Amino acid sequence: MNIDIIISASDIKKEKIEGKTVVVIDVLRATSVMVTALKNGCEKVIPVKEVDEAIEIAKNDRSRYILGGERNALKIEGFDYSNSPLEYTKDVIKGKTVIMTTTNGTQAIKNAECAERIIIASMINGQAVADEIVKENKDVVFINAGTYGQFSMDDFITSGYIISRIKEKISVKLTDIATTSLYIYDNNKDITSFVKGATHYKRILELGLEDDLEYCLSKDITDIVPEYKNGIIKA
Ligand code: 3SL
Ligand code: MG
Repeated sequence: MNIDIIISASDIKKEKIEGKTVVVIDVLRATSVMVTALKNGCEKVIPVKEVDEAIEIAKNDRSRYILGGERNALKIEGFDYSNSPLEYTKDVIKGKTVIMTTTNGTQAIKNAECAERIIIASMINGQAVADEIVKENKDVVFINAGTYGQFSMDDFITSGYIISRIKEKISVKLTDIATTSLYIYDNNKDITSFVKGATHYKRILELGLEDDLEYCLSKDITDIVPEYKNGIIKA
């Protein structure tokens, strides 16, 4: 199995992912929110690029739709929740549809639409995603959402973690960048100490959201493997 990594939502090239399986990661925090919402019983997540688009869909039925996401890491005006996974609890999410727009994570998913299969991953479902990739046994491209079009350490080490779990079970051929992500994970088992250096970690910390950071960087809280298909993410 060949494994490659794309380092940001802005670096996605059609020829690299067309017809392939991709694993989209925005560990801080969009894909952690999606996995959490689905784990807690939300029916589906609809990722959209623009705030207006999200509001337009929600207007159809405000009792069924929840508006979630962020701009500049903050809750968007008129939205129900921000992009903190800890807000998406069972009591508020069960049976609902979350319409989500975020700066990097939802953009990465939408930019990857030409892939054959789009899996949503985070640290909290890393092992389950690895197991799914092993089961499928096809070439895979990890898409790191990155931050504002730039490489992001947090998404990179999460890729390394999932690759390490895949490699335990199957023989893999890694590109140089995939090898580097594995090296980073293997040499930084205390993930938080490594991710502390990331620009976006500092931004979330500055907002007083330490609990979000701790939660998003926790391994294997759930075994759900959400997939994006026809505009919708389901577990
Ligand atoms: O960029 C994104 O998609 C978000 O995950 C960023 S934030 O962590 O919610 O600020
Ligand atoms: Mg991020």
